[in-house]
Amino acid sequence: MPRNYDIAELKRLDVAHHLPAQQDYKLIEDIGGSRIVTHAEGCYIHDGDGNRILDGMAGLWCVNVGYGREELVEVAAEQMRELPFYNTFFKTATPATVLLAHRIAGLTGGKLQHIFFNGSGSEANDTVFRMVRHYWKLKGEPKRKIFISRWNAYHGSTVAGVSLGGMKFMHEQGDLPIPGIEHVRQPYWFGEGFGMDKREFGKLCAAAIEERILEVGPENVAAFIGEPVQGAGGVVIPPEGYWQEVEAICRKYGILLVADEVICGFGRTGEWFGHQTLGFTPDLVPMAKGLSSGYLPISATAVSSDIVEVLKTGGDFVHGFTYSGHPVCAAVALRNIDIIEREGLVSRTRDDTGPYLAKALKRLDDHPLVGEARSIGLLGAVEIVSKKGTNERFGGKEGTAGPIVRDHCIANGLMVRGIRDTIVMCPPLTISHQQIDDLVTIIEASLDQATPELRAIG
Ligand code: PXG
Repeated sequence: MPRNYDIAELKRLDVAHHLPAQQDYKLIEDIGGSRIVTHAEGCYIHDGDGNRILDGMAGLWCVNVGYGREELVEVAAEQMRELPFYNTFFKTATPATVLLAHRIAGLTGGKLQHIFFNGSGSEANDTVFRMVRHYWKLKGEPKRKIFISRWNAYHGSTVAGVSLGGMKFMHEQGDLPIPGIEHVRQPYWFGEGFGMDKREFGKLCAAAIEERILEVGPENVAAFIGEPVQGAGGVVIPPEGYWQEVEAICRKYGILLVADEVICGFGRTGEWFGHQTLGFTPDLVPMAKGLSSGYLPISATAVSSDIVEVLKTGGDFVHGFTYSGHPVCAAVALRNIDIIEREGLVSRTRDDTGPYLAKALKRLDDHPLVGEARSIGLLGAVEIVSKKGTNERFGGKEGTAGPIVRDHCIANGLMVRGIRDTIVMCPPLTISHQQIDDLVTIIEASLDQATPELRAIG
């Protein structure tokens, strides 16, 4: 059971001292502090105001095995007693670190046999950034520095992460992106290809990558990076064939292909990794979140043997973090993978709960405010429109309806994110049919409740 917290005091201290992530500090002050989440079990979180909320976001796209896993607590305690920390810098490693690398390599398969550990998804992408440029230099092609990414991609919040990402509002803070990063259009059919044949639109988006490569010169391009399915961008599921085209373009010009699996990894899309679901083969795979189901911070960057062979010719790769391969995080990640395997959460997502969510979301197709409801595995999105049959938005601009409907959802006991006008969901992979029904029912009721307010906006 939770401890008996003084919630009012915690909220006061939150305003006085705590700067929360990606937040408007004035707003937090105005609302009297953050919602204090005190405890959780299974697919539910509880807050200090006594609300029990179905966690449609698995924390922050990460608690794949759900909350309250005693064995993860035990394995962390056991590892802390035996060895709470040791580093991987000085020709040293710990058992859990090495075993986790072996375990991940088994899941990524093929040539992705080498694992570099970091603490967060952002760091996993920073590792990609430095490693890829270093690789090309060692290979004798030092001009290959440019990364091609997509607008509205999310690759993290560090300098390289924000720069690789395609969030303009993030670039505006900190004078980013850093040089050498090119952004091209995203394969967001509902937002940007509406009315077009989906496959044709996908081809157009892939062609934009080739056009940019030719514009900047293939000899200057190091890598293309993309999330198999964009998460923070609004669960953008690319049209069929898109990734095959992208892969062919990368191969044609000898460009490395990076699949950012920070959200898609560890069963989310119905295979261990999103690139397996979508059918392409990357050269580097940053991953985080579901790797430990968020129980402890750890990320990994899987690297192909071809790249590692080149790195071996360069002496030290002078990159790494104090907590690279942290033994406690690694032990928890190992046990988390055990749980995912033992409970068949990947195939369950592919064959059972994923299709069940897709079917449940279909119910929303007839709702007057819903432009599209889409999902892949246990990643889903509902597009809110002002005029049925179009992709027009309330208030004539993006971002009016999303926050309103999201707030209704939360008040109705469902945690989801409202990204612009898209309600997105990413529940724990342990979610039941009943809970999926609850999730969709709450979204439906929240859309109904928001309707008068939104119609008034027009
Ligand atoms: N890549 C992807 C694809 C992500 O989704 C990161 C990298 C960075 O991971 P870290 O661990 O450094 O946060 C992410 C993280 C949102 C939201 O608004 C999404 C993320 C993080 C914070 C907020 O949906 N994804």
